[in-house]
Amino acid sequence: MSPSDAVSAFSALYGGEPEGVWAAPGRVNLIGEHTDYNAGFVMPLALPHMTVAAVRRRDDGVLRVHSGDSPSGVVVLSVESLDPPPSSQLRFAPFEQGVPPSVGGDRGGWAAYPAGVLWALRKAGLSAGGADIHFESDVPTGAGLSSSAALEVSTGLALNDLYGLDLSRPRLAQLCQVAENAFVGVPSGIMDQMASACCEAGHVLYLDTRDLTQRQVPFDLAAEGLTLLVVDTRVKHALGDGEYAKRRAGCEEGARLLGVPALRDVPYTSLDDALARLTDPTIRRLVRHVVTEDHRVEEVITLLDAGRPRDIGPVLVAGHASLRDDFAVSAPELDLVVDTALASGALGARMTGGGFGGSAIVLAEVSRADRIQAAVESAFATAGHRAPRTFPATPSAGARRVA
Ligand code: GAF
Repeated sequence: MSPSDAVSAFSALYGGEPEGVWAAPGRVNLIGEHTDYNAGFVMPLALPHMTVAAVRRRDDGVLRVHSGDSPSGVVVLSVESLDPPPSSQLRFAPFEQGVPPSVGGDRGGWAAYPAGVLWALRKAGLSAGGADIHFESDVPTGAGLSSSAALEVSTGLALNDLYGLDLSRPRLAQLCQVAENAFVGVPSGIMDQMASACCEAGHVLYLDTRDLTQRQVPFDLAAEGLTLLVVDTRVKHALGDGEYAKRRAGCEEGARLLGVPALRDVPYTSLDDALARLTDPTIRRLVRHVVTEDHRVEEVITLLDAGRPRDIGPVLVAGHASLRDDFAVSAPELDLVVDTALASGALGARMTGGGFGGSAIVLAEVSRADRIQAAVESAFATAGHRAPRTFPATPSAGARRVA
């Protein structure tokens, strides 16, 4: 992603120059899945893949957005009349397909993300106004790698800098989450926006999603002869089809039945007692996943702090089993990546992100990575699946101004 390409495209489209160019990355999550909307712990890292936004302010109350990825042309919106649809009409629309009523018609659902960010800033009482924005992105969409958060955070950071809003990174991430929840209608947690806004190169972000306290944890796998591969199954992941919302509602019901503010408040050591108090088998499984997953994050942070990255492998594998069997968000293609990678000598593997398709991660010795990748590709071909896309998850920088 080159800022100068975004500048050239901006000039060709709108005329003149942008005032600046901002970038925000996609992410993978090392461990801590479906814990963020339970006030729990997560450990994402930013990818080198990013969305770049070339932006110029406007003073006539108009927002124009255009994406190099979208055939829908320039979307023109009135800043004053940006309004989320009534909650009864929120469609929980996936990034690729959704056209929330407020953005409407055939203007392309992706525009709801930047429009929603401007709406959320203004709703918070901040004096952000119109803009011309051109986006370029190499974050794979529908791959569970947070292309939506990259779009939101690049927009939010640009408006923050241009309109002098002085938002902290966590506050910016929260407002981007507001945009996604209340404007676009996807009931996601805070992990993806925090990862895109706050990650640092060479580190994973150890984040408490309750109070957004965070620690940057050095994550130099190459120095240990290790690599973390991302395998994009190219099975479209969509949070918007209601299954994610169902899991979230089930977790909230579990917390209510157990009399705690959130499932994060169920201690791992009293999990059996808590489970014994739940009669609904689905809720019991959701609770078990969340409580054990928070515990796995603790195990991983302890191992990384002790300089034992190889030993996180079995914890990743246990996390996958829990997402597959208890939380029921895996997919046959994700299970095939994990099983094949482990059978070919990977140290650990699991699905990453929301699930229902998307990507898996594989922890491996560098010396075995090619063999594992070839085995996964061959297993996919044999099963008749589309060829997966594999690349290393180099821990990269979070959102920033690039020009
Ligand atoms: C998606 C959501 F957007 C995140 O908030 C998180 O819940 C994740 O799924 C699962 O851990 O990426």
